[in-house]
Amino acid sequence: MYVLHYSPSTASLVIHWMLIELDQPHELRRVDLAANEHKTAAYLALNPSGVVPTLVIDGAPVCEAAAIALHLADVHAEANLAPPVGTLARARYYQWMFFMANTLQPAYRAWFYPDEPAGAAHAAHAKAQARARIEAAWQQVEAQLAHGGPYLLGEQLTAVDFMTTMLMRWSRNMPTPAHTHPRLGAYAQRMKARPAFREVYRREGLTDWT
Ligand SMILES: N[C@@H](CCC(=O)N[C@@H](CS)C(=O)NCC(=O)O)C(=O)O
Repeated sequence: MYVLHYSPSTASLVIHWMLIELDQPHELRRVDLAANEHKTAAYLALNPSGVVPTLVIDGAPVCEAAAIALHLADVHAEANLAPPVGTLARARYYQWMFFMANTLQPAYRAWFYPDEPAGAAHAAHAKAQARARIEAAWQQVEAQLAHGGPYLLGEQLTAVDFMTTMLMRWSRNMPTPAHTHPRLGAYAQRMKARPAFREVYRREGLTDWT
């Protein structure tokens, strides 16, 4: 049984979306970030970083959105959201998931929490740097889509596409949103047309970037 600790419109969206896509029964526990519920002792016992998401799997908590997404794709292999282990396609799958988690996510973190890199006094500078890193990263993803598509790794829809779409969404109010790149724009439309995307939006009460 899955229990997802989530907050609407955050990094938990990719997991919530995948659970719906995979048709997996799950219980939702909303974490009120504004009330600092993610910093309580009870939540920190599940997720020592004090962030969402946490997916509790048969009583055991697992953290880090990208790791959870990779795991769900492996466990529910019938959905074919992960290339076979040991193949070149699998290497590229790891490559892009790590790119999302190691390059884009930290840059977004600096954009949304600009005090963190070097304190409040340097927030504007941190934000400008984060913006440049995010925009450069999306240019790389746009170039990757030029190699084929319709998905990031080509013909196969994978867990990386769910992660990528969520991260594209995070740029929607930035000066240059990711979807303004032509291939990324078409890709986002393709992913947003999936019934599970509409359903996760409905369940989280989201209305923007439709
Ligand atoms: N690396 C973590 C990052 C998660 C993360 O930064 N979550 C944000 C929401 S998008 C959060 O919980 N923020 C609350 C806080 O840091 O106080 C993951 O991928 O799970």
